[in-house]
Amino acid sequence: MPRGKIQRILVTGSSGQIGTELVVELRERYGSDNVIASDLRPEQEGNEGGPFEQTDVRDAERLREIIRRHDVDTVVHMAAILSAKGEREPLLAWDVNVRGLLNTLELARELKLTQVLCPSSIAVFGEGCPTENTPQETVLKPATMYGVTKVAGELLCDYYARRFGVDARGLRYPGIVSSEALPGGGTTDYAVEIFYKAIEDGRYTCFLREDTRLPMMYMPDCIKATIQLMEADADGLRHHGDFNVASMSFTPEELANAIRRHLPDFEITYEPDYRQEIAESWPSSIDDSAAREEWGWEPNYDLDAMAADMLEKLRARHEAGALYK
Ligand code: NAD
Ligand code: AKB
Repeated sequence: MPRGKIQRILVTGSSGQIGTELVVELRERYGSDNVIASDLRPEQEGNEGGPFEQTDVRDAERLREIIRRHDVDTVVHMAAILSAKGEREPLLAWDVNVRGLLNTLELARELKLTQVLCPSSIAVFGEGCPTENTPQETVLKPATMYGVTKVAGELLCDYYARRFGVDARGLRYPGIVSSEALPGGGTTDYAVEIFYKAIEDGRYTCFLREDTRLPMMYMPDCIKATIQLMEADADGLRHHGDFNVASMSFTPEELANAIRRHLPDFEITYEPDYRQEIAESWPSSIDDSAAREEWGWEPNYDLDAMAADMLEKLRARHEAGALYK
């Protein structure tokens, strides 16, 4: 059993791209009844394998009530508004991302929770930082409201750790590619959509330019990194809410070529929109040596392994008439 002091976990934003798969894996490891899923959206079909609470993370009273009633000791805080949606609704992004995390950290302090894990993002980077192999410690001047909220989130995690001894942890995920739940309003979403369209139509119109290189990660590695950091010995951690994690970087053209190795007739065209500017403010690759040194991070998937697995899974669903779940 991998558990240490973690016994009962609340996952906020559990119906999202990452939460959907994380809840399944956490229930495997910790037991179905010990992982409470929660989201603003009502419970989704297929996610009924354990307790679910519909809630808004901006509502601290409701969060307190859920944490107490379920005897939760650890919160994995996935509820957020991502970059593209956040540029359309910046005040909503600030409110959900910062107030939601602050509520969670305050409850962790008040109720003496074991741990809070809140993901950060490569969106914390912006003007003035090196764009290749971006270091762990560098200038953080994001160009988006989403990035501003993620920098604030990292600082809040560090503050609650230093000031109140809350065990607050987080990783700067790159763009996540996955086969189970669709992404929810980010700039890296193209790297998921492209696979669905390749299977469905044999062609895709990409909203980023062909040479836009971004750091990316396949969902099995994202889940592995998240759980590895949750379960890492606190004594070995010098960082808290801001670990760079990397596995691969690619451009839309390189991703299209990886898909063509399986579907030679696949066609891609480019119509960059407002998300191009967001992507251009982010690094093309990041240095994750702190995560490797402090908690043994190592990814399993590269571009070709990810493309093969995505296409196999989506093709099987398409043939069964259930590409979109
Ligand atoms: P997502 O958009 O797919 O899911 C977020 C979930 O939060 C949604 O189900 C949504 O309904 C829920 N939510 C929104 N507002 C809420 C509120 N007020 N109260 C409760 N729930 C609310 O996002 P995701 O991709 O699963 O991301 C999870 C975390 O990982 C976020 O913190 C995100 O910033 C971070 N992250 C994701 C990626 C990625 O590529 N997916 C990359 C970097 C960081
Ligand atoms: C987004 O594109 O907003 C996310 C992220 C990199 O944080 N996928």
